[in-house]
Amino acid sequence: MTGLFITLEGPEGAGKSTNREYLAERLRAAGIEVLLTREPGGTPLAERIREVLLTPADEVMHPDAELLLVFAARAQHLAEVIRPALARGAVVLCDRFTDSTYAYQGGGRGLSLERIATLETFVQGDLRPDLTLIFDLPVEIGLARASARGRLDRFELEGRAFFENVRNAFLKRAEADPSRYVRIDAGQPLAKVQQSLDTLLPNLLELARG
Ligand code: T5A
Repeated sequence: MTGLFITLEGPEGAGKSTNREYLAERLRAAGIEVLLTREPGGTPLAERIREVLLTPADEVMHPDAELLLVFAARAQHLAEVIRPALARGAVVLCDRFTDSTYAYQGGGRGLSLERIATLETFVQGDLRPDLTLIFDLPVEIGLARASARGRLDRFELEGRAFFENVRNAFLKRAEADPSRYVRIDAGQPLAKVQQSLDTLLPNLLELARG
């Protein structure tokens, strides 16, 4: 039995965590096993790598070190959590995955997309999400939401140009493969965003039931 792998992507403060919970509740109410997880993180070791990635520090992290840490956390997460859940037929709802690597390390840091693709295949084999929801919103709205929560993490300290590049990278990926990506207008009030998710639900349930 093979489950369904759904990823939620988008820039800071787009509402991925909030709506991940909302979608999980809807799917569970329909009797579907849902595993909620996130990247970087999702296992004790991967959460320790997350701490390293997100905590501001005096020593500047080299972009290649950042890229390798992201994939190291992903390798652990896939082996310990994602692959076993998919093997037992669960729906995996993952807050960020490799599209974030293309957007932040590729779009934001300017690292080679070919190098990211090589690591993607090395770590994931042929596993790719079945569906990716891109929560898209203007950079200033997302950053305002993120900063309203208090202390900023190492990525959130980046400048506006970095986040414009991140947003554009997500949109470019979504445009290139409309069969896998759905763009959600996340700049709307939450009730409207959740109405958009409700319209996707019948299709998700059908996919989840195979
Ligand atoms: N990263 C990650 C990489 O660089 N490479 C990678 O490969 C991966 C996997 C992870 C960081 O790591 C980087 C990217 C990230 O910078 P994170 O905390 O997981 O960090 O990600 P963030 O995007 O920083 O998480 P946020 O919590 O900021 O964003 P969310 O989850 O999109 O937003 P959420 O749901 O927490 O909402 C933020 C606030 O907005 C409100 C919520 O109530 C909350 O207060 N909100 C709304 N308000 C008004 N209207 C709406 N529609 C709203 N939706 C949510």
